[in-house]
Amino acid sequence: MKIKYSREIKDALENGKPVLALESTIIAHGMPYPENLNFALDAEKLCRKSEVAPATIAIIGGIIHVGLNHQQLKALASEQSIKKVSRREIGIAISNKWDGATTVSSTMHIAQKAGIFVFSTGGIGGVHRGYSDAIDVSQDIYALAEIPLIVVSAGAKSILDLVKTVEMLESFGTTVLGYNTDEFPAFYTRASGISGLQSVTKPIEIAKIYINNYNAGLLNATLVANPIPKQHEISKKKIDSVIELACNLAKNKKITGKELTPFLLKTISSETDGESLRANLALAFNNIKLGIKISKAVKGVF
Ligand code: PSU
Ligand code: MN
Repeated sequence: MKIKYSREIKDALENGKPVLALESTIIAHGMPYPENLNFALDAEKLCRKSEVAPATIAIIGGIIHVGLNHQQLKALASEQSIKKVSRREIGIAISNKWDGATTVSSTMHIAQKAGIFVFSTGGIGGVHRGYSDAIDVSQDIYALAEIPLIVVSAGAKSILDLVKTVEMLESFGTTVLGYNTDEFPAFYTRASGISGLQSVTKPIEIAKIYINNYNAGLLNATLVANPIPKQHEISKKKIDSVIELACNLAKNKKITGKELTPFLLKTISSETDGESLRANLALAFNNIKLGIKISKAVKGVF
């Protein structure tokens, strides 16, 4: 697989320094401009301050890039033509020389090929509501079953059916760890009512479980569920009604397939006057902070 590495990432990988993978769909299709650009730049700054190399992943002109410069981040954040590229579209994106943002599933695939072990995102995709009428399960679920990477997320949004999402993670054999919790977090809120996760309290524990899985010949991901910090939570009642509205709007407008998640994210953000965006930013930074610690811990136990 041909990958263009930035000098910073190439140097870090060659010298065994910690690297943290970051996705680009959250930038291109998950947040509005210019907040998305500021987020991408601040996320990278946060990593560098802790001596971890930030590997933001995207496809530019059909070439897979690991590590982006300022101009490339700006284009991802601001240009309308950026495609959303999941794992099944990597070959199409390369053939057609697309400029594309990578989702959790494609970012995982590329990160693993690049020799990166840890990836921080916001929320994962999963089983959409109304599964019994129309099957919509994110490729993220399958990637988490098949790609050995540590993925840090704040759970998943209740634009999804969280009970079914958690069940499917179990069926496919993804290791799920709760960071200081035994409850699967619901992105904007810490609680979801779905408990029973293995709780961990230290990054080193996560690194060891991941490596023990790997040494046991298991190729599934280790998904770390990291709840949003308390002070940034949105009240469940408020967010539930906005999510309900967004899901109904999508249904009425017949929005399906890969357009659905970006549509729901945009509607929720505009309906909450940016409150959901602030929560999204807070939890994404929180996941990057934990990802930084885990990427250092992994280096220590290898
Ligand atoms: N959930 C979020 N924010 C996001 C996404 C999901 O709360 O930005 C993005 C991620 O890139 C994820 C993708 O991999 O949406 C899932 O899309 P789909 O539901 O079409 O599989
Ligand atoms: Mn889908």
